[in-house]
Amino acid sequence: GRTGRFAAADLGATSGRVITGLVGPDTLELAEVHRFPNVPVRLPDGLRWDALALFQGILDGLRTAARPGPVDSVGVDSWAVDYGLLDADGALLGAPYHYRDGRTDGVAEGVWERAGGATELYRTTGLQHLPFNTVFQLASAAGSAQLGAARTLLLMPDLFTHWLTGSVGAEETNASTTGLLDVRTGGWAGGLAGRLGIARGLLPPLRSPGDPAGTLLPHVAAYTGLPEGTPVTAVASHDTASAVVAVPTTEPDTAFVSCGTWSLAGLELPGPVLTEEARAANFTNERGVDGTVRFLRNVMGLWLWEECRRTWEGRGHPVDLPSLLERAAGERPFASLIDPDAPEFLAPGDMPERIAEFCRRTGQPVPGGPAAVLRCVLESLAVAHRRTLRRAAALAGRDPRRIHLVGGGARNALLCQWTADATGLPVTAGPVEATALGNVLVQARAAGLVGDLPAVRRLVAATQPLRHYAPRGDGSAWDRAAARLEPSPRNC
Ligand code: LRH
Repeated sequence: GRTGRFAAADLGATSGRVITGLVGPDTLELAEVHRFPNVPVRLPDGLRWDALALFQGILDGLRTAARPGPVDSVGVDSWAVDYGLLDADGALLGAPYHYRDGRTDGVAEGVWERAGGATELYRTTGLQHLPFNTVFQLASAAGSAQLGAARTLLLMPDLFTHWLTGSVGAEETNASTTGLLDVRTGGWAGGLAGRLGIARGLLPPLRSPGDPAGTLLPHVAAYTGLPEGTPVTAVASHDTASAVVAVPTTEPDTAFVSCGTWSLAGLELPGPVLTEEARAANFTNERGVDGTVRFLRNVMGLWLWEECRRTWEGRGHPVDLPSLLERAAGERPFASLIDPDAPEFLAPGDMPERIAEFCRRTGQPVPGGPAAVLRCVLESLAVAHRRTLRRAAALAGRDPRRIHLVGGGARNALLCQWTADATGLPVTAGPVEATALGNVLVQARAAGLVGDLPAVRRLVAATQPLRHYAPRGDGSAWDRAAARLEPSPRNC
């Protein structure tokens, strides 16, 4: 069988990487060729992404990828919702905002009013309410000179694809996180955009995962050493959608947790669930590949821990995760639990103090030291995984018998084991690199090297290291823990 080599640019909230993937009938091998930091910058008017530094990181990564030889194609994925705006000349209008910037505070009400209510908005888009959905970011910019001058909105992966190729498009898995895509037709919700005063021309033509997205511009080819004419392929450019492609499920009704900065917990379904119950529980229907729906909820994930670590390290206290994990395993069980969905955890800042404040407010002991904080965060995430997955199953009328935990969190044995214990379901952990694998596999499929989604997942299951965690105990301790956390009606 034929083998292909593909380059995936995968941008996360704290770093970006270029990874190459070798794909053949029985082969799926990744190599990380370049990693670069993603450091948001606070300007007087808000928190921004350094889009130019990220693009330079992609270029340098592609240059390293080109050393052993050409690649069959390139694909870009990143976090959702954020975008750059281009003016009539195609120039970027300012650095893109970070979704954790506070400028969208309080804008939702106005959008709901113009859209005919939150229920109507959900019926149209099927999207969970997160204060930073693109639609709310645009509403917060209404009347600004920048938005007035904007002619094209490009989501982050589409922006980088544009800079690589000159082509303009909106990849649909990521477009489904904007709050402007019609969940039933899969097209832009033109009527809704109109009611919100969003110029129709701002939203580019849609592309599906696997569609061609142009070829490298001559100066990009020259810099990277990749041949002119190297194709760029639209992948499932929403990182979570790419991660779900690489969930090595072989059974129907599997639940997943894509666990990194966020824990995206839910089910893959053949169609959306648009009931009032699903809306009230704030579940989302985001697009996957091949017409699938990612029915899930955002759980504030390892961000809680990453932000603690950033706070401590900023004060000159280095954090050694492996030794803290060992100590966390020995801390007192269920000493303090937080609700990861509490809105005060969303913005960057002094996370240890916010966790302490949550514990004081709820009459629990304040975790004393990093190992206790880590235990608190991981147990709280396991409880949140349990309540979110059980809710997803009930809302969708499914009965999952297994959980696939993919992404960086799959490295965390405590989190995997506690998720199994809390849910009473076996957890298959891995692949850690689900997003990069999904990116590469969609390119390989477009090149005709792998078959349909089940075949893609069989290849992942056959080639990637996975760990299995059986649930321990009768779950009663977790029942009591879960009862201590009031179910929050909506995230953030
Ligand atoms: C995860 C993710 C998630 C979105 C958030 C903005 O990286 O893409 O699916 O909700 O970032």
